[in-house]
Amino acid sequence: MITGITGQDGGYLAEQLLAEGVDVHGLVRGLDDDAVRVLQGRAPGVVLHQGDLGDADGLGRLVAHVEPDEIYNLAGISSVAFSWQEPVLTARLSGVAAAALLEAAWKLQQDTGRRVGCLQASSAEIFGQASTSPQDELTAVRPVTPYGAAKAYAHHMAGVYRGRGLHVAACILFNHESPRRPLAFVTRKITAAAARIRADGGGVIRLGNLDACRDWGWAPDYVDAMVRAVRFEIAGDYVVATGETHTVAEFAEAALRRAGCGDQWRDHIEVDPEFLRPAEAPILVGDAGKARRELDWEPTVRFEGVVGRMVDHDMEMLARSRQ
Ligand code: GDR
Repeated sequence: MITGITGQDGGYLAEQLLAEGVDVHGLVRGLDDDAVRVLQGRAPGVVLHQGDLGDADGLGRLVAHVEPDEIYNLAGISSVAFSWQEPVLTARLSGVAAAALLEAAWKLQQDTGRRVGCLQASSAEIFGQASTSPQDELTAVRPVTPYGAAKAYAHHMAGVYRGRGLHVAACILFNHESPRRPLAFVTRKITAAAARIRADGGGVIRLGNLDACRDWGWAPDYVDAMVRAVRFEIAGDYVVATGETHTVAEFAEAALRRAGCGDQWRDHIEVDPEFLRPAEAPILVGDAGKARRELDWEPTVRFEGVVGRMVDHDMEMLARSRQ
């Protein structure tokens, strides 16, 4: 059972599990939705259930009805920028809903006597102003954003239920991208704009903080880490990251160069205060040594590959749409 199944990671996860022959159930807000139709095209065979993440009793009834062997909690507000506009909603959907799901999983395990494996999609944002780099599973949890604080609560609850005997793995996911990333995130915003600039022969990308350092990986790799973590004999926390960090400006440079802008890439970037945030982590970079050792996990695509795949996809998509 996957919550957040219509998101970037949910779709890749559903596809991976279906390919293994697993029955996949997903929670969606409504069935009459474009994201649902896209998912059903990519992952035919998923069984969808309509429900509200904010309804703890409803979540409990759904888990009892589906009786999943594995629960992946990927749902919630995923945009850190948006969490500043809706801090309470973020707390409810990215924080409290995780507790409701863990409680439901624990009850199911009690009632059936079967192990219910859980995966909490934790986030590097829980580290906020990290005192050390790279960050690992022992780095202090010190969020600086509403999103990070909500995810920190959910992360702690994963530990609480692990202590209670539930098999809860938490993957502390650093930024992970793909051509399926919505435009609200900086990578896709940049790659889609780079494709347009190339096609139109000009234009600018208006961005916020160009100096923030992020550890950008390839989303399908991170989904694979989640499956490995939930199935590993011991439930634990795992940093999932590439170990390489780059500034937002470096991402923009790589994308614009890939699109063919050469040394003129700087002319296509402008700073717009509209996209600055009240506070944020200055540098995130993860040490995934534990995942490598225990889960035999390795990122297969690194920075240049992520940028290249996204830009190439966006240039092809734009060319097709203009044919
Ligand atoms: P992030 O992703 O907040 O790290 O959260 P995002 O792509 O939104 O921002 C990355 C960095 O880019 C800077 N930035 C901008 N960001 C956006 N969205 N738009 C801009 O115009 C812009 N200009 C600069 C941001 O300030 C930030 O430093 C992602 C999400 O996937 C979370 O769900 C996940 O938990 C974390 O990564 C790890």
